[in-house]
Amino acid sequence: AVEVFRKDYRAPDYAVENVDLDFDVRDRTTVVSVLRIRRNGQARADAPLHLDGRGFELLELAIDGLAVAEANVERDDERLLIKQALPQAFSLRVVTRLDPDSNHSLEGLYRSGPMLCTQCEARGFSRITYFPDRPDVLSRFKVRIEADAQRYPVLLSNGNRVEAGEAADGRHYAIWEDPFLKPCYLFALVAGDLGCVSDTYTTASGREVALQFYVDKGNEGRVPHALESLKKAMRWDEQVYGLEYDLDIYMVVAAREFNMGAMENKGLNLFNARFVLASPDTATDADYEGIESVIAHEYFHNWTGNRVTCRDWFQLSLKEGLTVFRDQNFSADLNGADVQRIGEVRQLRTLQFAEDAGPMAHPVRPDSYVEINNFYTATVYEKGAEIVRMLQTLLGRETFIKGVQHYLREHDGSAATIEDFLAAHEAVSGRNLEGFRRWYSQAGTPTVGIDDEYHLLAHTYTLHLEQSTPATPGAPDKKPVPIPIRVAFFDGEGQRIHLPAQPPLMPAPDLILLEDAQATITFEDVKVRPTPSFLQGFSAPVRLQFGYSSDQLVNLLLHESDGFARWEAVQRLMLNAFFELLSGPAGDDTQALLKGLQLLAAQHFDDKALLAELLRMPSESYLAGQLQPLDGEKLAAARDALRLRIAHALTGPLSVWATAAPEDQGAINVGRRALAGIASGYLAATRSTRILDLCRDRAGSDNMTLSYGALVALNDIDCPQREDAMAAFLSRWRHDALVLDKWFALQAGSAIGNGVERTAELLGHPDYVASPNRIRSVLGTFWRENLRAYHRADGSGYRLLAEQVLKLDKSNPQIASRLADGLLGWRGLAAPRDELLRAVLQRLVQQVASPDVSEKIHKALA
Ligand code: DPP
Ligand code: ZN
Repeated sequence: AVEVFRKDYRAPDYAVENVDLDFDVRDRTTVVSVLRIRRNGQARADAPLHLDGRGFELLELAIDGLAVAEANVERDDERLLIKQALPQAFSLRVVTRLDPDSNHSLEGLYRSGPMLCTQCEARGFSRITYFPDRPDVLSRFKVRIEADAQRYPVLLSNGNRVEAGEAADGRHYAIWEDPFLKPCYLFALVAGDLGCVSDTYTTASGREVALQFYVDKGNEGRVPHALESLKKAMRWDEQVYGLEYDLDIYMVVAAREFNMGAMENKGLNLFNARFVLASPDTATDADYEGIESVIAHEYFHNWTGNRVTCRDWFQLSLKEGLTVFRDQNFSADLNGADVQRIGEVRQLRTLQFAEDAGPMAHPVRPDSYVEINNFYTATVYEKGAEIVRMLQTLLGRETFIKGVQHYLREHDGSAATIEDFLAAHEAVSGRNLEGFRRWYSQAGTPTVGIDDEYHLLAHTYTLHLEQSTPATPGAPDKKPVPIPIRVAFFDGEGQRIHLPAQPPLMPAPDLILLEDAQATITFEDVKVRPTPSFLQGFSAPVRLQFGYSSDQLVNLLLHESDGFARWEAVQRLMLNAFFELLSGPAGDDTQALLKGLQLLAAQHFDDKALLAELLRMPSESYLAGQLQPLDGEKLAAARDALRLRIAHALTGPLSVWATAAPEDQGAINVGRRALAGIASGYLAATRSTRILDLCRDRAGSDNMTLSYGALVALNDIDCPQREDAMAAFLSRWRHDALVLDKWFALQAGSAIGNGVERTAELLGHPDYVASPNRIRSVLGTFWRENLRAYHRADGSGYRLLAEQVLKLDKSNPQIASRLADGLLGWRGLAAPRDELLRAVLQRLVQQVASPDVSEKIHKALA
């Protein structure tokens, strides 16, 4: 595989105006593709035709009805070049034969349970036929599908169904036409035996849209939540961005086997079933929220991604960062901004900050890649969304939305760049975003350091700010970026102190804009020493260093009105206590945390979901990013000690919260259940029989949030209640793949016993199947959230993961590559683990075949 560079981009020589596809589905599937091609204006008359293609059998290749002579063809594993003289416009006919049943990469056309389906982003279309597989080639698609009527009653593709009928030998067919121009990565096809749930939606301008959800038969009852979420998303996009849906039908198909979360194919979304199916007994409140957000995300792509797509894959964040930002806003509007924001920041810090600090660090708009599938990352998605959020902060919401609308108008029906997006915002706002562009071009997480000085006699208060960004692989020198820091000040009693704006450094009383490497702000006439609250709402994706005292943190925890800032204060208290317990007995920092939590517990809280977040301990994977060098066993032990301390200090209120666990769905109960789950987790650590019994009983609840919460609480405690509850859960849910995934994740994440051996046994469990969701449940949980086992000092955890990566490397490189993330950070590990993991990598690099895994391991060893 070769490295591709952004600077080498060239517009395509040939446009594909029309794509006519005919799928003849039998044991094998034969695809006849007829393309109407035209040479682009700027291309030379002798420009060869570049086609991508792999993994199929080629039966025919003809231009204007004449077979292309071998002598005029140059080909390798992934490409074919036609070098004969070509007219200005011509037709290309390609006939290929596919074997979807043996395609385990889950890219191109493959089988998932009772259906054949496609996944084409980023380059899956060229597993179906020869085609210029690049997003700046936009075409009109017409698709005919013919298959056995019994086995494949449902035949779907993009756009509108224009014809359907019987065919010979018990077969039938359907013809679909998509009136919109689209790149081939948005093509989709489904042939299957599926249940359907339908509804309608009337757009703001009064058009009726048919909504259809296709799921495994028997799962129809689990569709309503996804369907309601879709209607909410459609309404929200009309109300907030003025964007309406544009086809007469919108379809969502749920697949058992799917590498990603979901895929925004025009008019025909394909989803990982876990982001469609939900009922109170099988899905947790968190699953419900995940479905709402992914349904919205894919729907929002219809404008930001489909109507306007990306010129090349370096621009991926153009659609993904913007669309994540839009789905985040949607969820915040629906469910409350504070808890939503806390979840986003937790995710960003755990996944993206780690990526930015590791061997795969890359800018949000990368400069090069070997395998584009490796760049569907937290950086492109989540940091990309943070950049869009900062843009909104700088321009103001109203101007920002106008900028998005302007960008969509200017580029509708075409393939655009991040530069186009920024230019649209410059045009509507009159602002110069020159410095802001560096957020897209520079990898690494900036650090902002702040010192303050208060002069008692002069009544002045001064802030010294500085920023720096650490070197990342291949990019040692970093420039300052514009960092919006939302800020508030409080007195010692938690009353707000209002300090005036000081443009340009402080354009508003609640906003500092740090554009240079250093800056100083002095406030006059400040009567008492302020407690500053920096980075409210996490206004920029940076690490903020400020020497908060414990009193200041407790002050912010109790009195800040910004939910994120309260959470940030308690996170800092928890981290301080964690580090104290890591190196010795509890002392001042632990006391300060416990005191703060006790005061918090005494406060009145309407927002139970926020209270639950404030009480939640940082995850193992988050803590791992804080600890260099990393000793996973020590980390897990210190975290356990912290949990037990909190449990003892708060037993009274925790017991009250643990028992208040309503089963009714309603929004208000979501917070109560979250709180009950957190509280039982703490209390179980005390091993009180009462709480262990309660958890065992609750694990049998008909409400999955309560049931799963109880199992999580029991999961690290070696006791008969855990054994009973786990066994009962397994036998109750053995036949439900999505719920069974939860059981497997619990086993792989448990602190008890020998976690490496247990995880290896899980892979041979009679109920184990190697679906992407199951693999993630077991191996993803193992390496990310069971640090005690994964980082065992004998290296057995690393060897287990590497074996599985190697095995999947051959069948499903995308999933293998995701798992390989667990193997990359050897440099940050405490001895002897660093050398053990490096040795594992050195062996693995000789053995892997896929560019996906190989790119990552080479970068890790470089
Ligand atoms: N389907 C993935 C997403 O929506 C990739 N486009 O983010
Ligand atoms: Zn997306």
